[in-house]
Amino acid sequence: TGPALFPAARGLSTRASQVLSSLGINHAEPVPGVYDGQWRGSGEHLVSVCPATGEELARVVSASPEELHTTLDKAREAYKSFRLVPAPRRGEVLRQIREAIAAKKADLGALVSLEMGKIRSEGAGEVQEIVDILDYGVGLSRMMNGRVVASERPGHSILEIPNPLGVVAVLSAFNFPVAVYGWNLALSFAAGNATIWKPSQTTPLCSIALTKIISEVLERNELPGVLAALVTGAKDVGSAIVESEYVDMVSFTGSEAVGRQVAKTVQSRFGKVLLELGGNNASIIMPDADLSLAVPAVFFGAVGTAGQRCTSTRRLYLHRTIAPEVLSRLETLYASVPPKMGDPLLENTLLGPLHNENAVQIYERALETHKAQHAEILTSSGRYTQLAEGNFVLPVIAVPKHADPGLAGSMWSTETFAPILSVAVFDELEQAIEWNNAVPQGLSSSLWTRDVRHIGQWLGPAGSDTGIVNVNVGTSGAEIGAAFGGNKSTGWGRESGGDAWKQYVRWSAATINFSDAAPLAQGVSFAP
Ligand code: UN1
Repeated sequence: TGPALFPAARGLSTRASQVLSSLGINHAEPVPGVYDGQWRGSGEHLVSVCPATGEELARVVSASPEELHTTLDKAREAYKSFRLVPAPRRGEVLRQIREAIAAKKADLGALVSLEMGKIRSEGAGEVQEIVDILDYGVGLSRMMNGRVVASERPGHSILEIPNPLGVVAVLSAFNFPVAVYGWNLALSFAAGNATIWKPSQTTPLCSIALTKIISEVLERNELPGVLAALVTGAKDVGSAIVESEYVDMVSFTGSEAVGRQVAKTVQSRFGKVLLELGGNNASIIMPDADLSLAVPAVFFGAVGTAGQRCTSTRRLYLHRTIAPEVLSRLETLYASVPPKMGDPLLENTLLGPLHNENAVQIYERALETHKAQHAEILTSSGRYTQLAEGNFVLPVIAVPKHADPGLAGSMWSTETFAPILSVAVFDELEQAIEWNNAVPQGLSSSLWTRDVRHIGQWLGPAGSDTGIVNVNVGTSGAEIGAAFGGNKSTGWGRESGGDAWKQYVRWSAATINFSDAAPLAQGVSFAP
């Protein structure tokens, strides 16, 4: 075992203490984890643990079944008045929320690092992402346009009107404990809904800190706090939300296995569901690519966030002519990582820990399978024992024996939420596109080339089948402006920008007769 990250720390380190108190969280006592206009909590205790040090950051008292029920009741009631508030006024409140969050960017970003484990710059980047989507929500509040459709009948008009939907529940994952809620809240709030958040049970403090900031703005504007409600909890709280008839739409981010259950349950009660499930994203590098751009992008995509983004690069397809060069450059970059592993809050750290022990086991099992299937491992691998505490693992490049993702039992087709990059060599772009599309997931993909014909092929009907299809940009790190989401087993959901907002409203198609006659459509006559 090596040196502890914080050798002198007993109890909570001073730094963690400062971050928590600057965000109004008193970690000395169990922290209420339910907000429905008031802070409460009498359910099970959740323990928030820092993945880098193993220190307990705080205990959170989650929602009891009664508290969840009351919150849902109140949300329904609050929605009934909130839906009458004009959208631009709702946007003005979003603007204030945006300002309040931006003012706390440094502390919130540090809390993301402390509780999730991503490095400082990425923690701050995640807070920037919620600021960006709130900006977007402000603009959207004046642009949620319906349309006027030409009617075939004289003196008639057809309108398509977006109306508020009701109660939207957001079930989010540990890896983006702030931004993904932001994507949903900004659109849902602009659309006139009440939003209930059930965050990952391992990142409750991020959700509490954020909800505190938002609730102060709501209270200042004399709006019910329950419009941005929080119910922390374990699986049972999530299930109760998913089953509740009070919830009009469930936006779920997480595993395919849980997503399948969520989808079935919500659909069986005819609710709306928005899914953001697994990603198994590939980068393809062509011979004419600018390697000085492609290689660092693959490095960030595969190693950044310790491979714990849905959009992380997990597969790399290299054209035969440049494969040795790319691999040698990547190996050099990977070899530079270990000295820069450690405390996510230090300025020079490149790689933080995996989120928890479970994630380490997933990493280790994937490595074992790779080895059992005779993959060549090009880098050091395994748990990083130089750091005694925390869940640190070495980032890995593996070259599986077989390149075809369609093979049964192949490591290519599963999403491993860890920094393991699998590599294969191809001769023709068609082959690489086929491999890109041969996995069950369909979130993100990226092609590196300067040839406009390759780009046309990649973006067209016979190109990549993922929701995010990049060119000379890595698989991860999307901006908020376009719709974010994936196809196939990723669940077909779209969040954030683009037309994603259209899911957070109920559409009314209204035919209006301004004339003195009442003709039927399609020329039907029904004269008595
Ligand atoms: C996720 O991994 O769940 O595109 C979200 C990205 C980020 C969002 C990732 N903007 O990598």
